[in-house]
Amino acid sequence: MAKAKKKSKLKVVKAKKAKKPAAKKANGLPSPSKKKFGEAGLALDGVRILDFTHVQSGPTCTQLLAWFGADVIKVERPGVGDITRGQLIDVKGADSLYFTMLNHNKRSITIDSKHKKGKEILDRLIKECDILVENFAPGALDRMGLTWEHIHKLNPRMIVASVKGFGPGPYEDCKVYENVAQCTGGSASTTGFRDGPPLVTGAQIGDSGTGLHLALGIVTALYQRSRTGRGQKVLCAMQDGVLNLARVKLRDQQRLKHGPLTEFSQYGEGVPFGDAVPRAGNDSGGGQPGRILKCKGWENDPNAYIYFITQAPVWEPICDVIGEPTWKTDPEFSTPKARLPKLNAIFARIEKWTMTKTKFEAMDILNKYDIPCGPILSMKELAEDQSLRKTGTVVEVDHPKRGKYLTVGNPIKLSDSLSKVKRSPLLGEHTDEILKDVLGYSAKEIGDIKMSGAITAPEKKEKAA
Ligand code: CAO
Repeated sequence: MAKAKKKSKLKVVKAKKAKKPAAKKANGLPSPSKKKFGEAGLALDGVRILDFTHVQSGPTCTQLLAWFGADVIKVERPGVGDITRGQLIDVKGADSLYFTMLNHNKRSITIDSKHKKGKEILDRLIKECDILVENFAPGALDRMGLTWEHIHKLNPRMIVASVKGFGPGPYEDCKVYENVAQCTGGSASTTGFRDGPPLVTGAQIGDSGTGLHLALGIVTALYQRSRTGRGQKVLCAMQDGVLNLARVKLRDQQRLKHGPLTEFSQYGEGVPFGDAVPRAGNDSGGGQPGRILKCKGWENDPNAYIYFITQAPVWEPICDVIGEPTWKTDPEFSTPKARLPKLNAIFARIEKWTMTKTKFEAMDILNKYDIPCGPILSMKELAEDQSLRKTGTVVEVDHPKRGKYLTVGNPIKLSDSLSKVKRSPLLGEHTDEILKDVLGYSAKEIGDIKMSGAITAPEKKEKAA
């Protein structure tokens, strides 16, 4: 009996020993790199992207993927390029900041996608790339002949990622820009003040927000491809992206059925709620009431304000800081529930205090007590912020035609894939290089392609010929 017990124990030990390394091997992972973090290449090294994006939503996505190491080949129309190259021009003869700030770390090739030879080049590129990203108007890619069926047949591993204004439904054929998406995705109807019109936000949640969503869809599809071996379609509709970012408002829409939204100022003001979520001004959208309050100098500085949150756990220090210590125990103020109908009066009192401090002085004082708050920072202040420069969130880039300019670097920091921001490409800057190195065309063939007009602007065809 004792012997048998010993035997089974041995068996268990053996099984345990054998299982661990086997499970690791099953994941197909190599052994952990011995290189220092940040020296083992970039996360998306070896991934090649055929980038058919333009304006903002698509370029945001491919710029992120380029920062993570993908080789992004931006296809542009000969002589014209991405329309933003020439929009909101500040330096004559140079690509606009609109373009440069959305197209870092990419290569540019000009191809007329409707030209016979251009189509042939694109087909070869499809075979050499892992991902095609586009944000043309609905149907435009198909009209170029680049249908999913065509692409999938040429390269079954290719992931085809698209931004469109709307998903399938009554508006699927519509063209969409940023503010249209903000309006149709529920952001505008819930932004602004109750007595004013709907407002669009400064943050580009329709374009850049959807580009971010698309980037996640792409890397997820890449991960799945490593198991299935095949590509798939990835679609992000701007309306869906905005609604996803405005999901707390859909939450509130459903709460309305059960009574007024007590954290909204209008509750305390006795203004009845309608049947849709109203605009809430600067009221906090979460469970902790907050407001934008004036600070010292507000009369002359449009950004001398601070966002102040009356977080319940720090209510007592708030009372001490603003000079209302009796509010700590007064049942009219001591509980979050009791405070909700009086938010206007409470914030008016807090503002009396914030107006005696600059936004930075207030921030310093409040932070000592862990009171959540944030100064309203202007773009000038952000551009000059040295800590953002240090982290690479704000970067100075040199450009051959426009000189030095500031941009927002990669906001997503990976400890083993360190992004370096490289200037955006000039129109067609890498055409020859891509034809030769990626597609293997000979010098003679490249000369013939130039003569064909497939990669040259119409007015330059004669010269090239
Ligand atoms: N060679 C030849 N033709 C090219 C080309 C190339 N390299 N690149 C683009 N084109 C053509 C397209 O094929 C299309 O031609 P057809 O209409 O004849 O098929 C034409 O250029 C215009 O493309 P488009 O319709 O996408 O561009 P637009 O300026 O008219 O519309 C936009 C712009 C943004 C409204 C539209 O692309 C769109 O709705 N995109 C989806 C949503 C989106 O991403 N919006 C965000 C934009 S950022 O605010």
